[in-house]
Amino acid sequence: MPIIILSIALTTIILQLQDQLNPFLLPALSVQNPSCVSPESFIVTILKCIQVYHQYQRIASGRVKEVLPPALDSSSDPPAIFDGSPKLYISYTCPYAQRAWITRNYKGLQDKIKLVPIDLKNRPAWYKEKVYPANKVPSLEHNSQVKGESLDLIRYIDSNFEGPPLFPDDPARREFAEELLSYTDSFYKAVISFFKGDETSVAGAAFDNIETALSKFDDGPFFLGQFSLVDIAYAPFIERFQPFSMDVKNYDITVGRPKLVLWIEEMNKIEAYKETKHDPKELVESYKKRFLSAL
Ligand SMILES: N[C@@H](CCC(=O)N[C@@H](CS)C(=O)NCC(=O)O)C(=O)O
Repeated sequence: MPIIILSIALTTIILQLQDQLNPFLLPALSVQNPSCVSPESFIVTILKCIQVYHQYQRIASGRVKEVLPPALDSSSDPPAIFDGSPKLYISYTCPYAQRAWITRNYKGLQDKIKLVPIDLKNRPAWYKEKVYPANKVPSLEHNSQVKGESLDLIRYIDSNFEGPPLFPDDPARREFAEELLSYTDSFYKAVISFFKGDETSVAGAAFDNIETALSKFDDGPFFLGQFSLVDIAYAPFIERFQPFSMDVKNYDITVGRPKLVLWIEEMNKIEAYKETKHDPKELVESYKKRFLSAL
């Protein structure tokens, strides 16, 4: 009896999705009329069809959008730590973690490196005790070791996993990449000091440096021409700085900076980055709490 009900329910769904499913349904059933088959084999066949359809979708769209797991908090059990499967511990709101997350996505490692999001406000004790004593995100569990520090991690993921390379071979570009990666901290400090009340000129000079850097290689809109770890290092911060500057400081970071405008536009076309982006309103609110209350 339940099998018949299930069969009717599935038939209804199938009829509604008929147009999309027909190319898969009919050959798989090998009959023109689904009512000729037994309910059991009908269900098995339908499930097979749905699976085939999903595979088709996966191929057609490059990859089905990843379903993000919920963040683990103090009441959550740990994942299977050191079970041999690489894990990237992140927080969905942390820009440093976002760097490692974008790198993992861009290299197509969604099935190789499992995301383990942590609720930083209500952190599980096992994270510090068993995973990463520094108790920060991001961290990466790989080959029975846990590594941290976002700029080190993005290089590590790039060098130790498959996928498109994100660091150039060309010596001039490598040297410039090193320079820009070292500049991330000073850039951050200059902009944050402006948010905390310093002159606009401090941040203005920092954004001018970004504009100049984006002008160095003209074979693409990114820092090194082509997309690289340098773009990944800056993107999570510019994603936060732009709406906060606009909303709270009434300062548009893109005015008079056409390279930066183009860079933001091109970054927003990269799926690996888009999947990690946060609602700008929430980012502004969280920055308001951090920087305006400190005044
Ligand atoms: N330098 C570190 C900074 C990481 C960091 O500060 N992460 C923050 C979240 S955005 C964190 O885990 N904070 C927790 C804490 O400091 O206790 C990196 O680049 O990975």
